[in-house]
Amino acid sequence: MGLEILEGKCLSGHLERLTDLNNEKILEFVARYAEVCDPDSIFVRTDSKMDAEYIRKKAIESGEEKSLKIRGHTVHFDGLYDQARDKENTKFLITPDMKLSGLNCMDREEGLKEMQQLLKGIMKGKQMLVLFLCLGPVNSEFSIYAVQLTDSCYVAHSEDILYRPAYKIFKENPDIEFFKYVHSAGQLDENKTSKNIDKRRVYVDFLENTVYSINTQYAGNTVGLKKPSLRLAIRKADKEGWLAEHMFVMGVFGPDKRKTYFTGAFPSFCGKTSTCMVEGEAILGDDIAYLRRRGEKVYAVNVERGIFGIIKDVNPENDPLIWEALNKEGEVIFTNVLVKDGIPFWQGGKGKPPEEGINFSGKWYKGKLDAQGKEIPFAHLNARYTIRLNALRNCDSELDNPEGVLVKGIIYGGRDSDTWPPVFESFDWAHGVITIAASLESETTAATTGKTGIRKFNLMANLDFLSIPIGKYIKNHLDFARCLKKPPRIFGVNYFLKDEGGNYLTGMLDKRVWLKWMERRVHDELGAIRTPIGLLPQYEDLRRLFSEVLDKDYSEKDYEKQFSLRLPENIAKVERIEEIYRKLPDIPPVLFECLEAQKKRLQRAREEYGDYVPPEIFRGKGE
Ligand code: SPV
Ligand code: MN
Repeated sequence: MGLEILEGKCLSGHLERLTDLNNEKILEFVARYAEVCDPDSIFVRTDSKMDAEYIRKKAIESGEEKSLKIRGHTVHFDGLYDQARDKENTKFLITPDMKLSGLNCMDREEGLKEMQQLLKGIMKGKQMLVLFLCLGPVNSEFSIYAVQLTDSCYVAHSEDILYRPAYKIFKENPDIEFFKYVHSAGQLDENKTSKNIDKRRVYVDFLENTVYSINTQYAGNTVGLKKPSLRLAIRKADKEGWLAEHMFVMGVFGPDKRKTYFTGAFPSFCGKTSTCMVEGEAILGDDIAYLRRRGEKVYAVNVERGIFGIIKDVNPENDPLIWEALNKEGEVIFTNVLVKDGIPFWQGGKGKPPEEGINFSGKWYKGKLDAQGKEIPFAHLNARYTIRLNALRNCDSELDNPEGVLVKGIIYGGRDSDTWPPVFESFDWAHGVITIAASLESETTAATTGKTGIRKFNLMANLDFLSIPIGKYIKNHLDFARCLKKPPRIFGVNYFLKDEGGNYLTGMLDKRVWLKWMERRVHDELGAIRTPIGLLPQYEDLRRLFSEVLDKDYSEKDYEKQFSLRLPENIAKVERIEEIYRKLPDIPPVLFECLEAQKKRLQRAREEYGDYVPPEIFRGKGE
């Protein structure tokens, strides 16, 4: 079917690349969108280096990327108004029998119809690239295969950096199942950025495991294997009994080079990448992880092999390892930075930025205003870099292990000025899932919304990507490790705690100590203080760790300020979270029981000890 269309459009020899796969579904899929989108030509990528090189070169020839001074480095710009995920126009296409209350949905028929109309002829004058890729390491029980169609060499180039190639696997498995993505940047303006932003759409069709993304270039919308795939994977995981999470994966070293793996979920701009990237530990992934149970244990893989990271504040002091990777030869795509004489500049980088150059608004000069009269910053706050993990000195050796890594702890962190202590552990799995993971909130920063300090509920930091009902998602988490003898431990962290004067109470590097504390806890090597919200570190343990890790004298005064339990704030938090869940359907009753019990513990403590209670008070008290 559709072979004539493919014959007419495929580059010489590239139709054979498709027919060699012996897979009708792939032929149909490619032919269908070749017909609808009407590209001038079709390039089918195999796993060869030559094909990767073709895409890299073409990204430059087409003007989507420009070479920078350091070899292998390029810059790409997304348009002035295409700088983030478009939540409003990202929709799930649902049939009348599907229930997804609270999520952004539209009627499937209607959505597909609109999409087919918008896609009509959208690739005219361009080349369609057909990519075969894998989510997770190849040939593993975690692997999900994917076919991406795109007319953007930048998107294809990013996917080459971020995901494992899988043409060979498709060839070996004609019955392979796969996710599908159709992307078009749409018409481009003189800066090669998407012109028809008003028609920007990201539509997720579960029934066909397909995501459509059009009139946008920003990777969070367009790179099918990133956030579009997470939405599809959450549904697949729900059916199959595993978890698809917005999590990093890292190895933390304990005594005698012991390496213990943790995963961690943080909303954007809360320190997720800087946690898994800390010096002295090993990074396996920074954004999306799949978790599966095998026997009595939990294993995780990184869905990706690269990082699409926030570049703001990357400098030699904060992030020496990323800084190093961004300043040596090798493949790096910078996005939405300012470029002058082939050198990229970003917010919070090193040195003073120039007063003019090229940025995401085209030719930029200091004081340039946008259509609303707002000053355009030299680099966007969400400017990013795309690199392979193996470009980092601290890349973990198990990145491509098809077995995954054994997960001993799961960390949740938000931006919280006044409630959670810097680090603590839940009493058990269910308590952690409910009072830490499903109670995660984060305060907005100027970088995310323009307004600061508004608390946003974001369970498991995965709310933006949830594609199943929230109640079911929580139930899946509860069930995932409930029957394990030793489930992974659940921890909460907070790098943003402040004192009454608004000063941060912890230092940038302190997270290195919290990680070591968690590592020792997981191996039952340190005690803890039982408090109403969970288990808190003991002063003497932190003192020793501060001295070992940071060579710092950690005072009892600092400990008390950081770890005193703020009872009114913690009670208010429980009430806020209860309120949110009361409005949602089908929440497991255990969630309310557990929150209620937590509130009672907090209230009892408040009656007994007052509002702000140093951890020492709880010592030996059982709670
Ligand atoms: C995030 O915002 O969580 C990201 C970047 O990882 S994006 O690709 O936009 O989702
Ligand atoms: Mn993310």
